Amino acid sequence: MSVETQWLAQSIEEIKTQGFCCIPNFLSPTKLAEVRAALDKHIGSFHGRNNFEGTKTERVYTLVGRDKVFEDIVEDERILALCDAFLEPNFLLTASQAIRLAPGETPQPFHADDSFYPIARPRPMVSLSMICAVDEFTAANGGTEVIPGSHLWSEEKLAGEYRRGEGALDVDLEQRLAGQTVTVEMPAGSCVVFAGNLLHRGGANNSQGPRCAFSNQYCQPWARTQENFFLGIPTEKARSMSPRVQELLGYSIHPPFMGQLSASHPRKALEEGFIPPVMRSS
Ligand SMILES: O=C(O)CCC(=O)C(=O)O
Repeated sequence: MSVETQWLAQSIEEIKTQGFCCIPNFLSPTKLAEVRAALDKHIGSFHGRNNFEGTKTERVYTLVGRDKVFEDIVEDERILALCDAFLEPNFLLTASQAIRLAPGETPQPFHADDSFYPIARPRPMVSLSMICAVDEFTAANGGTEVIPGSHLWSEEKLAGEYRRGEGALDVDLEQRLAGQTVTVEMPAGSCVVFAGNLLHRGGANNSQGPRCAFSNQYCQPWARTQENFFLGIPTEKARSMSPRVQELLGYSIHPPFMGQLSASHPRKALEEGFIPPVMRSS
C-alpha cells in the first residue's frame, strides 16, 4: 500500500491550518482486534497518578516494545509520511502508550505535547502525535478534545493564561478554552494526527464504559525523547525489530554525529556479541 498523494496533501493542509487531521478506518478490523487482544494483556498494570495521567485512567507506557502489532503501527507509512512533512529526516519516536479512561474520569488539563521544549511560540511543532481510538470516541466517553488553530498561538496568547503557574489548573481559563473546543468523535480504529503544539486534552468520561486509545508521538531528531527506549526496551528485543523501528527508537544518526556510540553507528549495539568500547580491554 502506498500513501495516496491527494490524501497526503489534504491531510498536510489540515494539520497546517487547523492543527489536526483524522484518518478514518486507520486500522482494519483485523488489526483492531489484534490491538485489543494485545492491550488486554497489559492494561491494568499502571494506574494514573495525577490529574494529567488521570486518576481513573490506566496507561501502558513503552507500548512499542509490548507487542509486534504496535511495532508495525509505529512505522505505518501514512503516519511516517505526515512526519516527513513536518519533521526533519531522522525524526524519532518520543512516546508510545495506551490510555484507557474509566467511567467517571474528569477532563485532563489542556496541554500541548511538545510544550516542555523551551522554544518560544509561535514556532513550528517539535513533535507530531497520533491518537487511535480503540473504543469509539464520543463527546460522552472522553474523546480527545482539540482547540483548532491553537498550534499557531503565540507565547503572549498563552502567557498569563494557560501557563498561570507551572502545572496549576486555571479554572477560568479551562472554561474559556472549553468554549473553543472540538471533540474528535470517531469510530474505533480511526485516528487523529495533530501538531505537537496544538492544545488538546482527554475529555471527561461521563459514559458507562471505558474509552481506550493508544498514542504514538514522534519528535525532531535533535530533541530529547520523552521515553528512554534504550533503557525501556532490552537489546534482544530491539534486535528483533525492523530496521525502520530501530531507527525510530534512536538506533540512528542525525548528522553529523548526534546519536553516535563511541564514534560508531549505534546500530552496532544490536550486533550479536557487541561489547561496549568502555568494557573492552584495548
Ligand atoms: O487521552 C486523550 O485523549 C489525550 C491524552 C493526552 O493528550 C496525553 O495524555 O498527553
